[in-house]
Amino acid sequence: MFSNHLRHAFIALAALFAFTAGAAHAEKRNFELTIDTVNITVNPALKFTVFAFDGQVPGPLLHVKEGDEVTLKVTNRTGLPHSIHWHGIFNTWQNDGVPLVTQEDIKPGESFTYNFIANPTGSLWYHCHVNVHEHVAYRGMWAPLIVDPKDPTDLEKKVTKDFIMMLSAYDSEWKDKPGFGGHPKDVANYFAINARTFPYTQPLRVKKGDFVRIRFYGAGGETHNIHTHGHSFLVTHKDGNPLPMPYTADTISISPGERYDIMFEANNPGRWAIHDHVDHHVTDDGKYPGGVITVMEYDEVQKSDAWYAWKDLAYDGNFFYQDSLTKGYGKWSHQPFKGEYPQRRRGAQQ
Ligand SMILES: [Cu+2]
Repeated sequence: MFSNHLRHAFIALAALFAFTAGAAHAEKRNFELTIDTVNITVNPALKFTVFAFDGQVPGPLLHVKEGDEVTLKVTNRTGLPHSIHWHGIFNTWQNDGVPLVTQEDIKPGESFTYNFIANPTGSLWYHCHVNVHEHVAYRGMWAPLIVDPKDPTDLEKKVTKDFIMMLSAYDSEWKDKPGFGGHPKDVANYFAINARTFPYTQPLRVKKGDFVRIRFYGAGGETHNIHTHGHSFLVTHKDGNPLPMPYTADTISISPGERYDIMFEANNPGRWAIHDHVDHHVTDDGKYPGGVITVMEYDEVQKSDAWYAWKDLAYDGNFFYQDSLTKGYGKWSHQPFKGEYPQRRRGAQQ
């Protein structure tokens, strides 16, 4: 009799443990997001009207773990319809965010709630799927969704600095004409990392011995060929998937929609350019230098040369989401990515 009680207690305890352990691998993550019309500063010469997730471009980082049950309620506060496609997530089709295929578009003033299990893993992203030739190409409707694997690869375990670079291009013709733009004959004249052009981008700061990961995203409509000076790298992931045989390169082509993760050891102190090798992608409206250029600055190297473009830079240590990525799971915004909300005209409807 007594031992039966003990046995039951043991079974109950074991069941409770199994339940708690299971729950630890499948957290529920609830998020809310707005879509707002704001003006972002791609550079001082180019203010662009965008439809921005939580009013920022790129949008807030969503960081979750493999298997998490994600719920996200999005509210459209712009004057045009939108949706959210979870690029890389496979379940379920009703949450895939494609108007006329999986749902009605989300009309101005309306909300929609998406539910999905975070799987597969890696550098995924989310973006609008309405009028993508305008909303994704020019209106900033994209952001990273990072799904950490339960079992990281040996290379992933070595990473000490993690950076996200989302690449896009702009035809300034459409900067203040929301609802228009994205014609095949458009000629892009500005090219950006995380929606800013050089020198209004930021450096990647590392120290000797860091193991660096950069996650590249082809967020816009152009193909970018990124070259790292002073370092070759391992291409470790394609579209979030760990490659069975990472390969060495010093230039990598990132086409629209693609993601590549690269990794390398910071073993060559200096100031090293990282830039797009499509030559006109390092110009702003035809003037060099601009566009897709950044610098890897080692802590060991002084930055005070009078001619150095960034000797007096006001440093933003989260420009590549490097801070947000260390904060654990959640939705992480970044104030400098926020646009300006248009001033309401006196007497205009609120
Ligand atoms: Cu949209």
